[in-house]
Amino acid sequence: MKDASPQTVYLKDYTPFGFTVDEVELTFRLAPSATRVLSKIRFSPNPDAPDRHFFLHGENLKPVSTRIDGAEITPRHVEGGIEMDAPDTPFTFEAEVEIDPAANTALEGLYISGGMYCTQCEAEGFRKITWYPDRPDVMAPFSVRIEGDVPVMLSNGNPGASGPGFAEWHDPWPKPAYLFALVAGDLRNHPDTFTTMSGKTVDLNIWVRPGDEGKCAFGMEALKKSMTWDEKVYGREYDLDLFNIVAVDDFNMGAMENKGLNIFNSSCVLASPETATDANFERIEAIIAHEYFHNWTGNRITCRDWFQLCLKEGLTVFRDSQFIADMRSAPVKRIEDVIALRARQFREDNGPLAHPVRPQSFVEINNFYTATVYEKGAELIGMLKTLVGDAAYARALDLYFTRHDGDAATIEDWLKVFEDATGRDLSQFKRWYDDAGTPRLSVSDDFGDGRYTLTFRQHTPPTPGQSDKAPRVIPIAVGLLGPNGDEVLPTTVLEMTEPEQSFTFDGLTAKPVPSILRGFSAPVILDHASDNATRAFLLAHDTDPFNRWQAGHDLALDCLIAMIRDGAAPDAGYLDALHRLIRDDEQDPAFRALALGLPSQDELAQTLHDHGHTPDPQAIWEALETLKQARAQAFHDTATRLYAQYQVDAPYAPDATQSAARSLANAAMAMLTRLDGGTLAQKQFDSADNMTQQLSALSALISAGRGDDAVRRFHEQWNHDRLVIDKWFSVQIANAPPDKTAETAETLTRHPDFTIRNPNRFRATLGALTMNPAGFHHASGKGYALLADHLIALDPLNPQTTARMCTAFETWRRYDSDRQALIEAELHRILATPNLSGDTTEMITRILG
Ligand code: 0A1
Ligand code: ZN
Repeated sequence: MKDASPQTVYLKDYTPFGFTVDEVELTFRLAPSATRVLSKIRFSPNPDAPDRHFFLHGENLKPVSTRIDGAEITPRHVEGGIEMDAPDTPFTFEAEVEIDPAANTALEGLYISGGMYCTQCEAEGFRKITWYPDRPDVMAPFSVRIEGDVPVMLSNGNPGASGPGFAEWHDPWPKPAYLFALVAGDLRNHPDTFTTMSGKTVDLNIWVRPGDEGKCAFGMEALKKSMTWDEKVYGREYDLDLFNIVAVDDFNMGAMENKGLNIFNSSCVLASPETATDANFERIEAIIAHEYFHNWTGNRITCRDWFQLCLKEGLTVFRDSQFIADMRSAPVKRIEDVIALRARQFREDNGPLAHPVRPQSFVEINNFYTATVYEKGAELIGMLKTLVGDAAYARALDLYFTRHDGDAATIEDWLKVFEDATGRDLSQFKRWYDDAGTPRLSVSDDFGDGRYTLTFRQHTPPTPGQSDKAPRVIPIAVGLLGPNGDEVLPTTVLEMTEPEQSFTFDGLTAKPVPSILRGFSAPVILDHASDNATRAFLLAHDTDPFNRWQAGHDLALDCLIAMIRDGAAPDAGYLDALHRLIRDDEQDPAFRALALGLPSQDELAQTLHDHGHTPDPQAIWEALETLKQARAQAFHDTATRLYAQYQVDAPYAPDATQSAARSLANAAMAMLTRLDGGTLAQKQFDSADNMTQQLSALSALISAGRGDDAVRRFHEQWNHDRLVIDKWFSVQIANAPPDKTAETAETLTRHPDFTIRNPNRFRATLGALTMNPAGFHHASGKGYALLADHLIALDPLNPQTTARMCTAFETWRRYDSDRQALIEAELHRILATPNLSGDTTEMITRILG
């Protein structure tokens, strides 16, 4: 039985398990509705544990038999598993259970996706496969035998014997159960090999459903590049004879780093130029790298308990960002990462779901795979690297890998290697792991007698359960520019440790213009009163690409806030500065495309809220429309030229250079569509030979209200391709006007291709609704009701995806009382649903506060 009333688990209550596992042998007799799992597990008493309580997790298991040292026993069935008396010498536990993969719609444990058996065991899915101490600090080598009438049967590690109807696998590396995986089905592979730095040959495969073989080449190249990069940059070599990746269509998350057998949501690995956009290709490259990098940061060194999740996730996200920065453009990657961090993590950190990077307690661990653990976790690694320097970072990582290889480690272990490698005291830095909330950093300055002083104040607002926050150590990278635009102080890292702190710079001939928080050196909200002229100056002259982009972003933000709040017209200074930048062909096209981006509706809502105003989603949308129209008019000639100039003639390649050209040309096309009613976009749609061009034209046409024909043709062209049809769903909802968004989404939920059983399709539809803020928050409340209806329908099938999507409501207290009342009613309606899952109950309860 699953827990009737899920309990809160506390970090402070951690104790080691009473037994170690020396060896695990599993046999699977596959059958869709009645798979038999036979386990044989060697346990020994754990001398480091305080007691010998022999409890094994288990959920939804039909017991067949249980034995200790060959003798049949009857375990006591308790909440969440079984317990029994165990010998105080080494013993063998054997069990046989029956499970029902065909009925497993939650996609945790062993389930069936498109006729293929597959597993998802992180975080606590293994307990749905058999009785086991399903906790990350219990590590063991696994041997697996799979029996079934299935062409391909895979598990972790290296292959053993196989023949008609069976396959054996052995994974020599001790691992926790969450890294176990099994896949079986009619699969085709895209094979390759890789020679490691010590000369070992590793077989590589990407396994897909028949028909998808043509979409594997890019993922395979990304894998080989990741393997090379991890050897070069971190000295990490792969450690098995085989590395398998499998694409599955039904998957709750992006992908999973199971040892030697990574399982991917097909949307995160399959790509061809015709079916995937430039953004899809970049994401796939990052996720392949992420899962591969987990082999060392996650698998060889794992987490002692789930509170330490950021130990593997923060570090691995940091590593995949470094990889993409090296493969593509470092400044572009940094800007993209910060946009995503602010959109997802700042939003989380400033609402009812705020939690520390390392939480102190949780109810359902699945609810903590968050932007805070992942993306803020990665920012903490970046700050550490900035504080100690590149050479010391490399020393600390070497020490981490040698000292903790084979361990289930903690954040204390992680910080200790930095302390030991550098001699620094990191106790203040540790607050970043323990305290939730985004620090506000305000700045004032002073100049006299050649001396320039910057004074910073830091303050972190209260978050749920944490009212007072002590000051943190904040690395603030600054540079100073002279009045003529020359840099008079190159990037220097100031280390702020006090609530208020001043830093002085001598020997200046004139008051400089500061460039503060270069490269976004800390995840804080910088409050720096500045004028448009200074921002335009930084946009033109700053040597730090991130802060140049930030200056343009701040100009746009101020302009939009004035339009929304005061009914101001679009600011001429902003339009001028942006125009100067985009028509300058000396400037990197990728940077110009990024500079043409605008603050999101959500960022505008949060900014208004932070300044004491109640955001009106409709007014925000209208201001953005007005500004986009004004830009289109002001930049018409430039947009026409850029569109022509940045067409790519070479054969399609999803590389940084081509994708930058396409994104600039497509930004120009979006502007021109506002003036020509869609003629150019229609032409592009008709002639597109890749998905980036086709989808951007389709979005532009839908936004212009001219998309009906293209929408119909797109569906006809792609109805055989599940991943492209996901795009077809979301593009219509994302580009619908606010008063039509809920209606569009609702109509699509009645389309024969819609299903709530596939998480990708659910996200493409209901997720797209929540990501169109003016539509979702339309005063009618229809968006809220539609989402709530579908969350209620999905919860009994798939609690994990339901709970994640509840975050759409996390910003509800920002809005006016009518909208708050509408949302609150929907939250209570969801909460009142009989048998609501623990996952969703926890999320709704926290959101209600
Ligand atoms: N560890 C994976 C993410 C992941 C987490 C949970 C899952 O199911 C509950 C699935 C995947 C990663 O970081 O890529
Ligand atoms: Zn990860």
